[in-house]
Amino acid sequence: MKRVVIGMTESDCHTVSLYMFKLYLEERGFQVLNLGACVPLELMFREAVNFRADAIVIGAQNGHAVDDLKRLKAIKKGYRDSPPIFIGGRLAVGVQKPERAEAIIRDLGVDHVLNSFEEFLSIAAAPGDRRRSEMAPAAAGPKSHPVAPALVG
Ligand code: B12
Repeated sequence: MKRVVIGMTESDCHTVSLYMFKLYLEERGFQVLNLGACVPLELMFREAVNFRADAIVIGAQNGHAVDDLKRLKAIKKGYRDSPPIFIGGRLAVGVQKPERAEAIIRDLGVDHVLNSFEEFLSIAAAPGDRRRSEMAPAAAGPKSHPVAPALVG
């Protein structure tokens, strides 16, 4: 896993932690496309296709991730072999229990909820994920895209 698209949820204007995450990954050899604040999910997926991303990492700070991710499952369905979706940051508002938000967010289609930047590295280095990018079909070139849009009739 080497190419990563990152962006904040659609309602979220915070950018500092996302920028820090970008620098953190680049220092460790990742290629990162940072889409910045307030990124609609559709745009995130479209850019992941163009960038040939191995992962999409969503940042959340304002506490409204659950609302922002409501369409995630439906959007994922429009793509063949979506890359893993990660999320990190403050997932809930104030007194709400973060574990509760975490469970809902997983249910909405997020594959990994991150508690730290380091956690992303340990998942990215896992053999299953490495194999995944190597398994891209050879016919489409040296590195074909794992998130090709589905042929929906
Ligand atoms: C700066 C700031 C702003 C700036 C943002 C400017 C910018 N361009 O980024 C401005 C003034 C615009 C702003 C606006 C708002 N903010 Co604000 N903001 C902050 C503040 C002070 C700092 C956030 C920050 O950048 N921290 C620096 C990062 C590096 O540190 P961190 O947040 O601790 O992040 C760490 C971890 O959470 C984690 N992490 C964070 N993101 C990610 C992502 C990934 C992928 C991973 C792996 C880890 C990770 O790693 C980081 C490093 O350890 C915090 C309060 C605070 N002191 O933290 C509030 C805060 C985040 N804001 C808050 C709120 C509510 C808002 C507003 C909704 C306020 C309003 N009513 O208008 C709006 C947001 C509107 C919107 N559409 O999103 C709340 C969120 C509440 C919640 N989630 O429970 C906070 C916590 C303030 C508070 N205590 O109430 N904000």
